[in-house]
Amino acid sequence: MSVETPSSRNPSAFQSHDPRLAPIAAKVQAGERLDFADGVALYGSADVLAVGWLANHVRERMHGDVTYFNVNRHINPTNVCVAACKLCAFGRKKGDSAGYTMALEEAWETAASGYSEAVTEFHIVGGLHPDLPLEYFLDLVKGLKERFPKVHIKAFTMVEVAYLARRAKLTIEQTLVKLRDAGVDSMPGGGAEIFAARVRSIICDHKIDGEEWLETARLAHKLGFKSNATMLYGHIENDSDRVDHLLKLRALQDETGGFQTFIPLAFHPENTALDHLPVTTGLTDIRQIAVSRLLLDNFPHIKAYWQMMTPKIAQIALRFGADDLDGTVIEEKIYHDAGATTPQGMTRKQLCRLITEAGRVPVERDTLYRAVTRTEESFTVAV
Ligand code: V47
Repeated sequence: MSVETPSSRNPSAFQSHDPRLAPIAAKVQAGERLDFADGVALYGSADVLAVGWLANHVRERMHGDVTYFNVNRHINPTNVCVAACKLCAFGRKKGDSAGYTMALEEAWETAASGYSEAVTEFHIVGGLHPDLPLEYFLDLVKGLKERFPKVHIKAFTMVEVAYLARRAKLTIEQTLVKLRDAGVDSMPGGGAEIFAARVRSIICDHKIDGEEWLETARLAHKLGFKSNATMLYGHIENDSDRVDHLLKLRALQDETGGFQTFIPLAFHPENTALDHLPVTTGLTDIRQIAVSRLLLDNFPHIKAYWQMMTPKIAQIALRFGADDLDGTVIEEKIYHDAGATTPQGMTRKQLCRLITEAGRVPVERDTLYRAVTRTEESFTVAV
């Protein structure tokens, strides 16, 4: 079902009671790039519906009604982590009774469970384990490729890559080449958090800094990897920090073109060292999607990650700038350890219902946004 929304398709129909939005709307409608001050104004505007209207206008200009989802499975091989980030409820110190590390066989079995929906992507992220060598991760990926040759492996954040390189005493490039040779196809967007040093030093002191994250992404893109990018919001950052983060990503994208999708991640405080902070509201989440779509004019896709936003808010986000919901996921640990109450996974049917009822057209994609055609337990990808 496709619902025509004439007001959103007609750029001249823009209206707002916030005079600061008028020049921004003119730029958006002319396809001109927004600047730092525009970003701050979009975050500060009380007229969230007008901000959303503009983002929806851009989203429909780029994708029409098409809304992407994929059939994926998350695998978190270990939660043991040398970092002790205040933002995180997932990581455990070595020796902690709640720590776990999957033996390779166990990781491969985890990959196979839930495979009945013919998964097209394994999404693999985990802790910075002090003892697991690079070879463990290379063998993990090789074993997955042997067992599931058609499945795309999106694995290891820039933070994990930088840590593995340091431990293996290799350069980032050498490490990336080894990961690529083992079978890593692309990289997820995590670990970016927020680049502003003042905030980053408080919420994730032990991670690589913003410049190193960007440099690792730059090197990955130069080697031909596609990757995503995230931003963690709703903690102690301010609007300028958010704009700064988005514009740094936009600048790198101008240079490399390697980013596919931007995923804003709302901070979940439960069980973290920042559990005194409130959870984000629906309006903050929706606005974040909209501002991301408007500032990241060179990012093809904006993802409303339903696991993090809840299916209900993610569905609304499809009319505020998002064109992707992510996937079936099957088993999620990072947000659920931090208090998320969303389901662990969704079926294709459930995702399609969310999309269709938002008046959009669901398109199952693979990780590289090629349409997937299915027959029962197998799939083919349009090339
Ligand atoms: O880097 C950790 C975030 C990220 C919390 O690329 C938290 O397609 C909220 O990157 N509250 C990992 N967020 C997940 C991730 C991701 C997820 C979905 C899709 C993709 C993709 C990437 O999760 C971490 C961090 O930013 N995170 N703890 C928390 N308490």
